[in-house]
Amino acid sequence: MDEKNVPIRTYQVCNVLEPNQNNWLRTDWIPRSGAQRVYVEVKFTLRDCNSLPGVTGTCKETFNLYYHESNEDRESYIKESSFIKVDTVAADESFTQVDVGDRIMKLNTEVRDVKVTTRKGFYLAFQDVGACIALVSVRVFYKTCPLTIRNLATFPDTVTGADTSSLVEVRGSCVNQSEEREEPKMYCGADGEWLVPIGGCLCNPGYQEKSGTCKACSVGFYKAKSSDPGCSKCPPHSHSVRDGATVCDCHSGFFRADSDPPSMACTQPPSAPQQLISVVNETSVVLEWPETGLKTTRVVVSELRAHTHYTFIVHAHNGVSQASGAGAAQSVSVTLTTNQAAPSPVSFIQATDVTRHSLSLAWQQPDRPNGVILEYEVKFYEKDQRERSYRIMRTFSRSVDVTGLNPLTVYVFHVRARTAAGYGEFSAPFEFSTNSDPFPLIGEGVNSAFLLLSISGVGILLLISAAVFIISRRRSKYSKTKQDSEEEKHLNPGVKIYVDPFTYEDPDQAIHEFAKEIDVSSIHIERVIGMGEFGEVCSGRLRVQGKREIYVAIKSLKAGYSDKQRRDFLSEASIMGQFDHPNIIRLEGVVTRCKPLMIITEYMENGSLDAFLRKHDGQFTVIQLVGMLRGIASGMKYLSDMSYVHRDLAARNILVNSNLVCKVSDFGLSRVLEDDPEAAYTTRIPIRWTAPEAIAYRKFTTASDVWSYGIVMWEVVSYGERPYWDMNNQDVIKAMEEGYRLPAPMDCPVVLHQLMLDCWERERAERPTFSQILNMLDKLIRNPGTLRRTGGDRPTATMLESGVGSEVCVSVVPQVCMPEWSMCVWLQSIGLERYRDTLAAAGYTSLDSLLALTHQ
Ligand code: ACK
Repeated sequence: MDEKNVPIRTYQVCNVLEPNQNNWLRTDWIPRSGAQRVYVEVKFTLRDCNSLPGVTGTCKETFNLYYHESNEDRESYIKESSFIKVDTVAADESFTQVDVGDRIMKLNTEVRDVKVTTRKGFYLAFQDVGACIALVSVRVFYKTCPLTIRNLATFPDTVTGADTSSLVEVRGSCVNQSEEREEPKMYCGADGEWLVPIGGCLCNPGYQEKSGTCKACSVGFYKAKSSDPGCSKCPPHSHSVRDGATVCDCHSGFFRADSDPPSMACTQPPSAPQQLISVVNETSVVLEWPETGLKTTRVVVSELRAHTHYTFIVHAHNGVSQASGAGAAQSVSVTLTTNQAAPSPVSFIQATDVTRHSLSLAWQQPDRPNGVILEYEVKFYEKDQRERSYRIMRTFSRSVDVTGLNPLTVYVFHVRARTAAGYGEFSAPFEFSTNSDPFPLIGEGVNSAFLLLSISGVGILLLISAAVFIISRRRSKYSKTKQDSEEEKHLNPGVKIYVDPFTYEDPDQAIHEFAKEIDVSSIHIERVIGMGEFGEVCSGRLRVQGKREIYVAIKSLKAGYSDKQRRDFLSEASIMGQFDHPNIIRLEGVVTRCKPLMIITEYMENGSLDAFLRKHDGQFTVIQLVGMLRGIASGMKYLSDMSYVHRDLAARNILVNSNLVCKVSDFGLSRVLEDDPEAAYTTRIPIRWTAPEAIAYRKFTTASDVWSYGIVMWEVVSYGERPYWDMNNQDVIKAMEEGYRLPAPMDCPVVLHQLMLDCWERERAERPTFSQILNMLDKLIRNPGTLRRTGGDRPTATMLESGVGSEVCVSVVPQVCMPEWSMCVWLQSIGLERYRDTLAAAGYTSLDSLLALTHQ
């Protein structure tokens, strides 16, 4: 009976008293019908051995599931050894009481899956080894990604792949009345879900999308190009009489020029402009005519000749003037005479014959005299006086002698010209200085003795001023050097500062300011390479016109995202787009105009640094490792110069390319913390990588990034080991507070471990800057000898001062790994060298002493 007391048939066995049971039950041949992985759902009940008295040792609580692939649908005898075991199946629930009548039946359901790819079908078998069991049902099935339409492409019902991780690439076919925009593709995942739709189709001209199909535009509507978003109403003075129009025909008497797009209204050629108004303003004419609906209706023609006759003709033209056969365009004309006008300003004034009380001025005629020049006017004043008091002189010629000036005084001069139409504007100011000489130095009447004296006087003056200049420069340099160093520290002149995209009210404005929009058709997605926080990460190729094709990584935002998720997703691109450095992952652009949204970055062949190092454990030289660390430090220096705090610097967020160049990536975490005040205390904070002050009170600074950098150093030198191994986060925080710091990884040069310890100074002001770290690493690379000394060569300190009442604990490790099979060599040989210090600190320094080590 089942739960509802309905009789059911079961296969039962209950030989619990006899040992060595081996009872088999086999299915008929099951055709696999194209499936590659089949699922077997078994429903059964099982008796708890404890409930059966006297069966200890013989009673079992499991059975085994087997399969055997075969092309023959009627194999009468199959050897036991031909079956392959799928799994041992145990019950989740077992029942203890066989009390037919009101017993509660506990039905177990277990599902197992198995790859079946080699034959046309298979047999399943159940092996009982001494359980009390009733097999109620067996359901065998496989999974498909169901037929679906995405981006106007049909994807057929598709059987999933053979492995639990395999993705089956499926090509879609465009629905009726549509054409390919980009090859439509999708991946069928092992669990029967479609993933990563790529490419798609567009409805043909004359058709638009409606619930996954393409429907013809109705009468009165049209669609010209497949890329147009939908059918549009016919523009004015046009119509369509049939469904599926790609263009609307013009009403009779209306036209469309060849260059007019189908979206433009049909038009008629214009009439001649009417009521032309002309206004003459000295030598300028303004022409104006009433609105005709076309372009502007006003022109200003300036710098005409004064008092001259001009004729202006205004033609009206539109795009259909030619098509309508109206011949020459309609026009209107006006004839008029320009007025007299004032002259343009004098452009240049020269001074000659300068003495202590006088000078001579000369100038050129204005470029546009606009008539006969009747007079020039010279205005001048002492420069110090400004225009508070000035003098005026008038002359008919283009020069004047100015007298009665004060010696050694700078004067400002302006000149203007006058015609019958009046004065023009004054020239720009020209400055000249009188000197101390009673006679002009150059020109007629120059006294040679004066000349000599004056030249030597000028020479001495020059010498004195040069000396004064040098002394003042020296002085100011001294104070400037001091000032510079202080100012540079605070202002970083000339260095770009990072702009937080969250300060923009409109996130789209930030993204378009810092990231290039990429047309989705220039991206070819090739493979899924991982899962990011917001969706899949794929690799592919990007071809931008005029540039060579490059490999890229494509992060996409999975469908069904919220506004906040969209903002967070795009913020990474807005941040990344502001950086340009060889050790910062380069943003190629974003796709925001169609879905899914994508962020395109350069492709880093070796993926993230932690996984890469784990894969190549022990395969690099110390110099290579330091080279990687140098790259990261250089990228971080760049970020800190831009005042950007990363907050999640860790080896998993460093990407490595095929040349082992390391680049800082993942600019996503910063906001997560700021937006949510509770977040610092949640699991989002990467405790092991984060400085104590950032954990305690969210003090994230470049100095906390330096702390994280120290952890990255440790990760690199230990080839991707997990910092603080399997300690839990609370213990890590406590250990940090107590002054514990990560010990040097195996074979770690002493200088590198010292640099790590410096990065982990409790006081953040004591930690080095990225600039100092970079200098230090450069020095190490230049002098590789300094990297030779490793922790094994001398006693190593693993405990540091721990605040008040601090204690420095230095472990006692043998000076060198001698004699052979010392503790040190032995630990090294079994890969547990990192416990050397701990053991040594506890007094275990020789293999003999180790023999006395107890379990406690
Ligand atoms: O460790 P991985 O191979 O490197 O797996 C992760 C995954 O995507 C999810 O983040 C990889 N990944 C991210 N960005 C890139 C990139 N620009 N180039 C190559 N792989 C990338 C990362």
